[in-house]
Amino acid sequence: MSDLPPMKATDKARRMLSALKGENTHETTPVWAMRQAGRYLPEYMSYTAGTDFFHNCQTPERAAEITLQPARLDIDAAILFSDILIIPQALGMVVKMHPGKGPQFDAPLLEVGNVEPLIAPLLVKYGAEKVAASQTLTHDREKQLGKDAVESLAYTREALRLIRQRLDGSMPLIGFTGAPFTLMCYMVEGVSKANYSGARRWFYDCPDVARKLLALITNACIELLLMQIESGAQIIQVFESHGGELTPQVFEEFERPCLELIATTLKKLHPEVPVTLFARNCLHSLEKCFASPYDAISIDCTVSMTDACVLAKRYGKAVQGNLDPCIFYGGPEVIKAHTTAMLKEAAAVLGTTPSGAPKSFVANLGWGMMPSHKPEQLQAFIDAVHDFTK
Ligand code: 1CP
Repeated sequence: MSDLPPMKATDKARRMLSALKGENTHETTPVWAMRQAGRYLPEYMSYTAGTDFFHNCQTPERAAEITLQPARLDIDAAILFSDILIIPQALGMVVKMHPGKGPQFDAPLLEVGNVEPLIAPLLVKYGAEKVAASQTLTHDREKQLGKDAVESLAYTREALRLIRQRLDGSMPLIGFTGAPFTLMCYMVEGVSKANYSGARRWFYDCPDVARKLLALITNACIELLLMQIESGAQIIQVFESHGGELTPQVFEEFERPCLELIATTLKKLHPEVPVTLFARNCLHSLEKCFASPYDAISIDCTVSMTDACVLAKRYGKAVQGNLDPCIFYGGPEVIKAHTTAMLKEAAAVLGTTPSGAPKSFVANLGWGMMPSHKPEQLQAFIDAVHDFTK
């Protein structure tokens, strides 16, 4: 990693890390957008036309090119172009991305309690001991199979190195994973679903199997994130996109321990790397998220900014979020008004840096960019964030 370019000393290069780490030495509020590399960008559409989605993730040169496309919009962080579904792939599942239809698994787990189709090949490949160890919620790099399993994702290493070289320290690079329950949803159902009841019933029907599956996924997530950090990722985000489907009890009993193990393991090995949790629709457990070992909580648009900032202050955490992506359809004036209001609301609770930026705050959307968005709309949001302290 030492041969990668160091971060420049400019405010732009440092503002995101300054906010996430609570240093608050930055002059301008950092901003980026989830799914900032994607279908709303004409250059993404032309570059990926006729190509397979996962081929682009797996080809470092192509992943690097796509990752850097949104840089022309003056974002303050790049996020690796990849997908959360590479973890199920590392565990041996076949997933394709169908344009317009989303992800499709060849052989989803489907049957309640049926993890055999997943486990059997792993036993052959890695041995019974490693597989058994990986099904308990602990992390041991040598005894568990996460490290071996994510070796098939080694293309990630080269992509991150290329991106860091090309960024040349101008802004930080974010690595990511899906959260264990969010990944379990896709692994069980095999496609995007409305409420993932097919996965959620496992918590009642076969809780022990659910626990084992989540432990296995957690181990793979940890090893992928370690691989990302060790190859140049400077910030990590965990996407809990479907955590809102869980009851507070199930979240507490099954998922929170997994999320905690991910953050504590990363913090132990790489304390300098901030770890963010995107807790979408997780109002049921918002305080628990802020009390967890994550450095920042990324909130969706259903969360009151004031409430989130009060919790962030209480637990010494940073907040990321949460402009409604639909506000983009209102035009530049509307985008500016809502963005300014959001920053003022955050600043009123969190306080400000000497230049007036809300402390420990990263501006983002409440969810991802949508294919019908226009780059100019994201640009208007970014400009409104940056102009706040001018
Ligand atoms: O700029 C970036 O953010 C690019 C990297 C990235 C990330 C962080 C992509 C590329 N996907 C993701 C995360 C991701 N993937 C999540 C978590 C964030 C969220 O909630 O949106 C999820 C749930 C997925 C799974 C996924 N990938 C779906 C299903 C979504 C659902 O509602 O069930 C789909 C359709 C994708 C495809 C995908 N991933 C990324 C892009 C640009 C696309 C569109 C693919 C295309 O058509 O080219």
